[in-house]
Amino acid sequence: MGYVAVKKTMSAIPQDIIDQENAKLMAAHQADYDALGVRLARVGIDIEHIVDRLMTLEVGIPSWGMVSGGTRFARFPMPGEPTHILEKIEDCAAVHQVSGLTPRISLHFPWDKANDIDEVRDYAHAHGMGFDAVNSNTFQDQPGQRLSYKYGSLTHSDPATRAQAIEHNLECIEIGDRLCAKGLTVWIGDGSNFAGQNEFADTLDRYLESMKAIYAALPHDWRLFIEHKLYEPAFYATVIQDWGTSILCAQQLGPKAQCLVDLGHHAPSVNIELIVARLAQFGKLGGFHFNDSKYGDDDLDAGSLNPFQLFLIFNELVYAETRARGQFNPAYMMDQSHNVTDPIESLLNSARAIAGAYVKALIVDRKALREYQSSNDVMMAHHCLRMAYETDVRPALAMARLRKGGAIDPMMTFRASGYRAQKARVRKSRPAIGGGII
Ligand code: AOS
Ligand code: ZN
Ligand code: ZN
Repeated sequence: MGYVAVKKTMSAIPQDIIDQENAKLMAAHQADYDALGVRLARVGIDIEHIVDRLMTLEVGIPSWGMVSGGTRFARFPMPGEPTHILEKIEDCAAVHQVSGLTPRISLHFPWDKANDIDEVRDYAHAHGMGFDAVNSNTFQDQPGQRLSYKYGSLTHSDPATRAQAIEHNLECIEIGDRLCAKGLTVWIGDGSNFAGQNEFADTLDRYLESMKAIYAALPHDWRLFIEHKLYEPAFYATVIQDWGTSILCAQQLGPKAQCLVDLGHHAPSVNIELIVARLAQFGKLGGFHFNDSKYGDDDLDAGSLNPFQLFLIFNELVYAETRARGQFNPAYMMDQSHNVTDPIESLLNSARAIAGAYVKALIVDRKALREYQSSNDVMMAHHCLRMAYETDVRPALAMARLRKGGAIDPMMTFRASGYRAQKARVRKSRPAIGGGII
């Protein structure tokens, strides 16, 4: 979504480096691709069709994930990380160049506020990049801000504080419109830390009233993504705590309002693929913040801990796409915090996992699956999914990247480019003070 096809005039990584690295791997890649093609053909799947489908997959990357993240305890910046929005864009472009999967950046305001928005847009376009949904931020106070969000923003008991939070969201829409973005993601930290702190029904009433004002300001072709989260920073009760409240609000607000599923925003044992299926069935699955987690909102690399869960989510998405017959368009975005790895490498790691999960979902034998389901052959139905999941689809991913001008091996190519070391020489280092949770 929000992508404007543009002619790229600048490259983050010189294309000849990518080509050289590809040349070294080409013979082995072609042999692996041919072998996978033969294997898939045996079960009636045309590998070319799969690669074509994969080449349509696009995932947005978070501007806030381009710098070293942090925990509530500390942030450990790395040499060469971006220091302003244009440098973040350049790093995003580097990810897209080698992965071929991430043509849009999701900005976060006011973190990404720039004096010259046109310059930001033009710089991104020159790198062949567009913009995904913009994100508002009313979970923090900003320097010079008139009213505090300590006790809430869109749901605050004080109408003036709510008005300020609404105004910020309207400004995000305005900036996003100039960037040709097509969506606004609203995540609020509002809620309570103590029983009795506020009334559940009243805060939700106020949320809906505020969101109606934001909804009314959306351009006709925009979507409003409601991002739910179980807890944090409110540890007793969060206003938009789960997909149930999210879909109720989306239904109240209207067709442009949809639910956004951040994979880390659920209790550890929650069946997220089931939530995905439910939202899709009722036309309210707006999009994703992909990441992975073990305990809470860990924001680890997508698929790094639970690749099977990611596959099962894509299995639902592929099925929902079939059911929807062309009206199914969730916005795929990542939301990760890279605390101990190079953000570019983590995003490449995630891009590979996401593309892999999609391809594995595409090669599920759906006809056979349906027959096993109809005849209650539980084991064979499960086996059907496992066979797809256990297939080594890496050659198909590599071919899709290659055909988009990317790398057969993105991680090794990125390393070989010396990109980060070069940036460490020319970019100013940021001070490593304070916590840095994102
Ligand atoms: C917060 O937990 C959410 O995941 C939001 O998407 C948030 O805007 C983002 O993580 C940046 O902090
Ligand atoms: Zn998120
Ligand atoms: Zn989160």
